[in-house]
Formats: sequence, structure tokens, C-alpha cells
Amino acid sequence: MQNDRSKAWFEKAQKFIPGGVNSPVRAFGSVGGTPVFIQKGDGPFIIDADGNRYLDFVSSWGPLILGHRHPVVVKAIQKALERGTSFGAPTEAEVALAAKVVELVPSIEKVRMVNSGTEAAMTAVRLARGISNKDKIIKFEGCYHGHSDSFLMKAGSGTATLGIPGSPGVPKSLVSDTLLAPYNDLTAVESLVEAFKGQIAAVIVEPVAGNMGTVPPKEGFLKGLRELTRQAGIFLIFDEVITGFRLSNGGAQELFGVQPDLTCLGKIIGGGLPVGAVGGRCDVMDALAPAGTIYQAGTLSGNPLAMSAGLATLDYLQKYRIPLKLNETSTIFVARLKKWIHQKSLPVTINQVGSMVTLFFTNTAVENFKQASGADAGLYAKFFHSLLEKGIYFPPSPFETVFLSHAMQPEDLDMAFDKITVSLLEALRAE
Ligand code: KE4
Repeated sequence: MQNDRSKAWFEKAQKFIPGGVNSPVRAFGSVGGTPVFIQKGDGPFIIDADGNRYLDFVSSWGPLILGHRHPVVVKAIQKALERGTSFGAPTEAEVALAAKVVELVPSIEKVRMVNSGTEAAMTAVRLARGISNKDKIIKFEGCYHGHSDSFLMKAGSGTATLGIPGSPGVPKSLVSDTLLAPYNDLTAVESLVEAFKGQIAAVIVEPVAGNMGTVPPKEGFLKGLRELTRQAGIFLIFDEVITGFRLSNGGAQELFGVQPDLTCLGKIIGGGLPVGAVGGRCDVMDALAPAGTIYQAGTLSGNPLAMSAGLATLDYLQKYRIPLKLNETSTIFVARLKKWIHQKSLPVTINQVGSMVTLFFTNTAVENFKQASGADAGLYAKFFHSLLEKGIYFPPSPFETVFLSHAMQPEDLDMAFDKITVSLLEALRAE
């Protein structure tokens, strides 16, 4: 693919923006090469500055479950725009989206809108700490909850992509308040709860990990966490920024039947515009100012354009039962790939939960960050570029999740299957 314009734009971008990007994982750091500058999205496709068209398996890192510029979303934004962009005052739109979230997500009775998943996770932990008057939290290696200080220890996503285990700038006092356990390891959590009895405010977890690649919860892991935290009087926070409204209309908590005390939402809830949210029982959420004294705020929180895009998306997902249908389509697609990989005896493990998929270049099962890190990142980079050349846009990092979108038609997935299998053979130089 010719990429002169992307190259020129990237060169210019680096003059004005650190690393030339506004989010590190976009810079192709771990796969090498020049990030493609995107001109336009069109259903399941994106078109770059050089006019190359790609089938998009990144979906803006999850928000675009309906694909690019879905008519119902575009229309909702246009309609909201006729009334203005932002007022810094309550609007009917934010009440309508809040009511929809409460209707869809089993554990949520009240919800506060913010502008990103990071803010949602930050606020959830502040609520847990403020109500319990305890400081420590438990997070899992390879899970990513945004870039606020308490979460940047052995996180996933961009920090894993760039090999940044922690981040300079996080005070040592905060580092000691974040305890780490391997994902899927209940015994490790039990030991931490015992060792730090009475000091732990919350356990925060991605109910299906998406930031070390896709890693499903093992049987009993989520239920075990729920029981353990309930008995110990510790808040259980589900970070559903990726899984919310994707794995089912009620998120992973509906799919797995486990209710957390607090839920973080993002991505799909904004329909492609910046929205995050934190929700939970009334008694917990009413601790937030101005109802309570735990402070959180945001100039553009509840922005009417974003609320309208989010509500249009959630309404459509609910009305046409999209998540469950997309889960079925994804399962069929992945089963076809797994069968082919097995027939070829290739050293590739595929993890899939619903429309969240990751191909790991390894022979072992991948159930935690250590195993995900053991996969061959060099082979992934070759695979990524081989796909890019063929017009298939996968995440530019082995520690991210491939997302299928509702916009992908059967012929798109057939084309993708053919190209993915060729690229696997090319990357592995196998016949
Ligand atoms: P944002 O602050 O980026 O909106 O959300 C942070 C966040 C929180 N929780 C989970 C489970 C997340 O996956 C994320 C953000 N996801 C990454 C990609 N896996 C965002 C991509 C990026 O950093 O550019």
C-alpha cells in the first residue's frame, strides 16, 4: 500500500504533538512502521489519507460496535447539533441516557456521566475509598483502567505495548496503595485480602480482560471475586468500559450473572463521542457531590451531542438485540479460524468472548498477563503488517483486542478469513 501522505502527516504531527499522536498505542510503537492517518470511516471500513481502504477490526478501540457513521447515530448528532453543542447545564438528553443505562445494566440504579473511561474508573475508586475510608485497591496485572495514577502499575494496553511497567510521575505513596494479583488467580486475591485486612477499599477488574489481548475469566473467577469481596466488606468494581453494551446489552455482568458494587462504562456508551460513566446502587452513588460529599466534576460531562449519540446507539443495540447476534457471528468466524489453525498445526492461540477476539502467537493457553507477554510480539508485528498490506486493519499491538462490528457483512468476514489465513502463513513463513 502506498502511504506517502500518512508518512508526511506523521512527520508533521511529530512537530506539534508528542510522538505525533494523542494516544500512545496509535503510534505503531510495538509493530513498527508509520501509523496510517484516517480520512474517513464508512460502515465496517476506514479510508486513509492515501485512499487505501481497510476492513476495521479496531472500531476506534471498541466504541463503534455499529460501524462508522451509522445513520441512526449521525442523525441523532445532527438533530442535537441544531440545538447547540454544550450548555454546562442539565439537559433532557443526559437524563434520557442515564435512564437507559439504569434500564440495561443490572447493578446500576444511578449513574454519573463523565468524559472518558479513565474518569469513570478514577471516580469509582474515589467512591470506594471515600465511603470505606480505606486506601488500598487490588488490580490485576495486564488490566488497564485508564491512565490515572492509581492504575499505572503493570497495566495493559499502551503501557504493556510500550513496555512501561509503571509510569514516572506516580508518587511512591500511591504505588504502595495499589496491590497487584495475576488475572484469574483467586488465591492471590485471598492472600492479599488476608495480608491487608481492613485496608482494602476495592478490587477493580475487567470482567473480560481486553488490554492484554482478550483474556476470558476462568470458570468461577468472577463469582469467587464477588463472594470474597462481599465477605470482606470490599467494593467490587467491574471495569466494563470495553465489555459494557458489547457482550450483552447489560454487559459482562449480565452475561456472567455477577453483580458488582460499581461499574465503569465508556466507549460504546458515547457512540463514538467522548463519554464515560460510573454507576451503582443508590446508596453508593448518592455519596457523590452534590448529593454527597465525594467530589467529581466535568465541564463537558453529559454533553448533549455525546448523550444523543450514545442514546441512539444503545437504543439500536437493544431494539435489534445486536450484541447477542454479533456474539453468534463472531463465534462462527472464530470457530472457522480455529479449525483452520488446528488443521495447519500453527503455534497460534485464539481467545474469544463474544465480539472480542485476540490471536496470540504462542502454543500455550493465555489466561493471564504473564502468558500473554510470553506470546511472540515479533510475529504479531509481521502478521499485523501483512494484514495491513491486504486492507485489514488490526490493532497495532499484541496487547489489544480485535473487535468485530455489526457493520461487517458475511462477504466482509469471508474476505477477512482468506486474508488472515494467508497473513498467518506469511508471518510464520509456513506452507
Ligand atoms: P479512556 O480513558 O481511554 O476512554 O478509557 C480508559 C479505559 C478504561 N478501562 C478499560 C477496560 C479500557 O480498555 C480503557 C481504554 N482502552 C484503551 C484500548 N484498550 C484505549 C485506547 C487508547 O489508550 O488509545
